[in-house]
Order: sequence, then structure tokens, then C-alpha cells
Amino acid sequence: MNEIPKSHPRYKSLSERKLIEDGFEKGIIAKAGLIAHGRGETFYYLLGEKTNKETKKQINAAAAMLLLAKKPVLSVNGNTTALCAKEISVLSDSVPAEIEVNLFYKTPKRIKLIEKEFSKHGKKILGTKPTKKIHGLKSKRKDIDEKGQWEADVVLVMLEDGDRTEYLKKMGKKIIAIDLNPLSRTAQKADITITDNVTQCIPLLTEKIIKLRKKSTKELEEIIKNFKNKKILKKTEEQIRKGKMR
Ligand code: PTJ
Repeated sequence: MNEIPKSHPRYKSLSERKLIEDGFEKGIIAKAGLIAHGRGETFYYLLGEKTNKETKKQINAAAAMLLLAKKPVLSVNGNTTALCAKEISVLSDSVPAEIEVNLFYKTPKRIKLIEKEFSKHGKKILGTKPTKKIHGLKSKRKDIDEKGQWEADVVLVMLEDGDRTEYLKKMGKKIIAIDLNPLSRTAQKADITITDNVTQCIPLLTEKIIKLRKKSTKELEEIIKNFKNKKILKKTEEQIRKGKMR
């Protein structure tokens, strides 16, 4: 990362690319994770590479939902580990919430590497020996930890493909998604979707949680009641289509 000067106009995206490349070389990131990052970069560019007004509302609602949760779980995969394991660890302390690894391209080696990354930040993660299953889900994401997603009432999923959100919702859980694509299945199915770069919104979510901690349960419930996920996603899509963000 040192070889990219901070003054470079594309410092943020180039340094993230480096984290992704290094994560792939170490074996943390799956091959498809490289493609997923490219998808994300495109949407990030179209969204103006900044946290806009609508996104701030999404972060506010997500913070309220995490604070109200009885058993919140932050679900991590290869990309999110390589990009921001430290920031996710800080978020987990601020809520507080468990961290659980959940992989689409699951191998024992990747699980171990991800466990090791989080241990560098003092975190013991769940999901390394899952004993429960998400009913109906076909992919390897179905394996979940009894003390994690199984018992959770709120699950934060990030950079997610496929249909886990839908199945977790069928199990009665509330889902917060972080996905730069407002049209993805996960974004559309989640209760709250944050259409922002994971590296940018995780620290903002932590800050928001610290601020909202002083609020009463009633005030937090009010934030969620007034939040309309589909409406904000529609607006975000329109802004992208009209090229309004850049
Ligand atoms: O680590 P694994 O085995 O669990 O595999 C994970 C990947 C990422 C390979 C898998 O979940 C996948 O293929 O995901 P998709 O279908 O590419 O979806 C990822 C979504 O995250 C896309 O909608 C991207 O636009 C979005 N995205 C990519 N990078 C970021 C992002 N959203 C937020 N922040 C990012 N940095």
C-alpha cells in the first residue's frame, strides 16, 4: 500500500485494489471476489465516490436497528475481511455484536485465514464450526453458527450474492445489507440497505451507533418506522441513471 502516494487522485480506489490483490494472493478472497470488487467499483464511481444524503439516512436507520437488536450478528466474507477487518472489529465492539464468517466459496483454508485476520484485531469469530442450517438455502452459505446467525434477530450482510437474505428473512430475521448496487437481489430484499462502499460506511456506522446510544428505545423505533428502504433505493437508482452523483 505504501507505493501509492496519498496525493494520487485515485488513492482510495487504488489502495483498495491493492488490499483486494493481496487478499487474493493470501487466499482470503475467492476468484469471484475479484469480479465482485470490479462490480462494486463501477457503482461506487457512479455514486460519486461519496456518502450522499440518502446513504446517511440508510446508515442512521441501520445504527438504530443494530442498537435495538437483542442478538445482532455481522456476517463477513473474503472481500470484507481483506478490505476492512479492523473497521468491522471496531463496529462489533461498538454495538456490541458477534462476527460470523459465512462463505459462498467455502474451504477450510479460507475459513482459517479469515479467522486469523480477525484474531489480529482481538476478535474471536463465529462460523468456523457451524452446526445449524438456513432452511431451504442450497449454497454453502447455508451453514451457520448456533450462537450466531441461528439465534440472531438482526444480521448485517455485506457484498452478498444470491438468496441468503431472502431465506434469513423467512426465518424471521431482520436484514441490513451493505451493497453498492441498489438493484441487487440482496439490496432489494433487505430491510435496510446501505448503498455505499463498505470501507466508507462501516466507520460511519460505528460513529452513528455511538451518537444514537443516548436515544431512547422509542426514539430508535421511530427512526426505523420512518425509514422507507424501497423508496430510497428507487431514488438512488434514479440518481445513478440521471448521472446526478458525479
Ligand atoms: O468470500 P465468498 O466466498 O463468500 O464470496 C463472496 C463474493 C463477493 C465472491 C460473492 O458474494 C459474490 O460473487 O458477490 P456478487 O454477486 O459479486 O455481489 C457482490 C455485491 O457487492 C455487488 O452488488 C457489488 O456491487 C457489491 N460490492 C462490491 N464491492 C463493494 C460492494 N458493496 C459495498 N462495498 C464494496 N466495496
